[in-house]
Amino acid sequence: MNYVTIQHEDDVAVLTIDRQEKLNALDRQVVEEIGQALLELESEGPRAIIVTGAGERAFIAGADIRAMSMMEPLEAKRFSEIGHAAMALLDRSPIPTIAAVNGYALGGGCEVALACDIRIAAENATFGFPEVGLGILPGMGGTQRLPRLIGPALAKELIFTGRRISAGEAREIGLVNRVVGEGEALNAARELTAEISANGPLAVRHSKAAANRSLDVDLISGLEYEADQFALLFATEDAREGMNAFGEKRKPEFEGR
Ligand code: CO8
Repeated sequence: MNYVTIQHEDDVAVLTIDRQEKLNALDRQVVEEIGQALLELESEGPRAIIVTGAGERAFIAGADIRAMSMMEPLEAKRFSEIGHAAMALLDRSPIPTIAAVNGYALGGGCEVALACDIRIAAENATFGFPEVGLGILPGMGGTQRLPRLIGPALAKELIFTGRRISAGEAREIGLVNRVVGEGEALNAARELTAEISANGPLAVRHSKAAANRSLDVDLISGLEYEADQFALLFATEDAREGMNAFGEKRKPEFEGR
């Protein structure tokens, strides 16, 4: 892979998009490499995945505009679909995913962050959907995930205006979970993954699946799914260990079984 690196830090993987001379802009190769890296990580099974951009200027400054300017409609559709498939590997991955946003997160960059479970932004991060200003639209899940996350009215305002917003504003509208100092997003994400990793890995995975289900189905069906996932965990050694450790007043040691 030329533009994506994976660094393993204990049981956490850091996926870095590294095309700094173009502010980490996404052309087809970069998107395919993200997908390939996520597929590899899914089989390796780290406890969490952090997604970030190389350098301090940009998380990802969007899809590569020059490459898109030469696309015919069918190529554009394929590009969008490849993007959707890569984002589904983040969104639907059983592993928790955290975006450490360290600069511009525009268009497709914002869409990568949206496909993660949790977003942490450095105070110099800038968010926005400039697509309509280019005569196109957010085609990597933005029109679908943004309204689900921040509600349709604010999502439409951001998409229709293309206005850029600061990390602080993004926090206010629930686009990011928290804002940290410049240069601190990756460390803050690491701290969060340490908190997550202390818990039962199967419990975290099934919680993610259940929370994701809430976005797709009605409440009754979602609750049925939750009850099934709850029951499934009672067949694991981790659940025995977690509940026994409470009784024995000690820290649990989870094996992910
Ligand atoms: N595409 C291609 N090249 C880019 C992009 C981009 N999105 N962003 C930056 N670059 C390049 C610049 O062209 C420049 O290259 P060069 O030195 O060869 O001219 C280099 O990166 C550095 O950028 P700037 O000189 O422009 O840096 P500035 O600090 O002056 O400006 C900005 C930074 C504000 C981020 C500016 O670069 C900018 O506005 N970039 C474009 C942002 C944008 O509009 N993003 C949305 C793109 S559309 C999109 O994302 C659609 C997604 C849906 C489809 C996805 C399907 C998979």
